[in-house]
Amino acid sequence: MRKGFMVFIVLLGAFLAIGCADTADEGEVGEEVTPVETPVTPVSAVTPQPLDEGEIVEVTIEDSAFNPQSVEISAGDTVRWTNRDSVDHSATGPTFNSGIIAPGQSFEFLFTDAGTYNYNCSIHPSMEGTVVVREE
Ligand SMILES: [Cu+2]
Repeated sequence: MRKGFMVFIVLLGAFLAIGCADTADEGEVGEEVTPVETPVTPVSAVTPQPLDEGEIVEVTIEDSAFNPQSVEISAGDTVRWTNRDSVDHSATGPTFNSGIIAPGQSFEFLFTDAGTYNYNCSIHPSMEGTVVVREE
């Protein structure tokens, strides 16, 4: 009877020791789970979208003049020239050339680089305009 009780105590002690050992193992497993936070990084790879947010800035050609004569935009914006005159015009600059813009027609150009772009009409060189592109 007494000997059986001692065996019980020993077994109980062994059981508790195993229990503690299991707890320690769970702790280690928990540490292994932490690196799962890293897969968050691929989400930031969706960033290259700013070009879609560019605005379209209107320039009207009328009475043989660009109106407004000077526009200030951000890199990634588009300028759209629309000819409201009854004669052909163009918007010809250092990095863009509309060719002939017939009456009622328009021409668009997307400016990606900051800088000051002076342009004129290739048919009427005295018609001058400026596009100032700021860094985005
Ligand atoms: Cu012109």
